Amino acid sequence: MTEAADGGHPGVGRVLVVIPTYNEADNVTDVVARLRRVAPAVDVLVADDNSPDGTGALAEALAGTDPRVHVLHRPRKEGLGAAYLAGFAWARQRGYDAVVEMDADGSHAPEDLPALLRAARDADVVIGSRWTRGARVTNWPLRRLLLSRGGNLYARLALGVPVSDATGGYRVYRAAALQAMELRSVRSQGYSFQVELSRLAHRAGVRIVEVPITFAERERGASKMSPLIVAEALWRITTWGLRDRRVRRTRRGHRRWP
Ligand SMILES: Nc1nc2c(ncn2[C@@H]2O[C@H](COP(=O)(O)OP(=O)(O)O)[C@@H](O)[C@H]2O)c(=O)[nH]1
Ligand SMILES: [Mg+2]
Repeated sequence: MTEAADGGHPGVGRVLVVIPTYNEADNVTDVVARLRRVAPAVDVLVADDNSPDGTGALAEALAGTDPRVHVLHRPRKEGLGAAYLAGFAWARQRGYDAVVEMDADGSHAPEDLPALLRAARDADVVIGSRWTRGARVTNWPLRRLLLSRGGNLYARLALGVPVSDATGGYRVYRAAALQAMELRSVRSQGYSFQVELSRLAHRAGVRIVEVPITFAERERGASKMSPLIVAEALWRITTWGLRDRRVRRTRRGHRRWP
C-alpha cells in the first residue's frame, strides 16, 4: 500500500492534528471542515476540556460522520499544556508518525498545513512562525503584538532558543522528536507550554525549521489569554533561564551556585 493510500504523507507518515478546545463552539466545526478539505489524509483529535458551551458535543457530531475525526473528552479545564500532553500520548499509543498542534479559533489557517508538512520531510520540528520573512499577522491588537514580540525576545535571550516564534502554537512534531524530548518534565499549564517545548526541542538537538504562516486574530469566541497565563510564562522562562545558565557555568568548570 502506498503511504497516501495508507493515510500518510510522503516523507512524514501518518499525521494526527491535535486541536485543544475550550469554549470553541463557534469555531470547531468550521476549522475541522477546512482542515479536512485541505489535508484529507490527516487524522484529527479534538481535545476538549469539558467546555460548558457544548464544544465537545459538536466535535462528537463531527466524529460521528467522519472516521478520521476523534474526540478526547477531558474532565475539566486544565490548560493548553495538559490537553496537548494528553493528545501526544493518544497519538503515541496509536503509532502516529507526526503530531500537529493547531488552535481551534481559525488563527492558524488550515490552508498553511500542507506547507508545514512539506517542511517536516526534512525536519524534526516545524514551527509555523509569525515572525519570519513572508509571515503575516492580521487584526491583532497592538497589545498582543507587543506581548508576542516581547515574549519571544525574552525567551530567546533567556533560553538561547534559536527560533523567531518560540511562543507560537502551530507546529509539527515528528514522533521521534517527541520521544527525544523530555516531556515528562513538562509543567507548563498555559501558553508557556510552547516555549517549554521549544526549549526541550533545542536541548534534545533535533532539527527545528520555521515556516512563515498567515496568522489572523479570531473572529468568533473569546481568547483564553489571561494575566495569570502571562505571569506563568514570565516566571517559568526566568526560572529555566537561570537554571540553564547555572548548568552552563557548572559545565565550564565554575563553582556551582549555592
Ligand atoms: N483543552 C483546552 N484548550 C484550551 C485551553 N485554553 C485554551 N485552549 C485552546 O487553545 C487554543 C488557543 O487559545 P486562545 O484562547 O485562542 O488563545 P490566544 O490565541 O492566545 O488568544 C484555542 O483552541 C483554545 O480553545 C484549556 O484550558 N484547555
Ligand atoms: Mg487564539
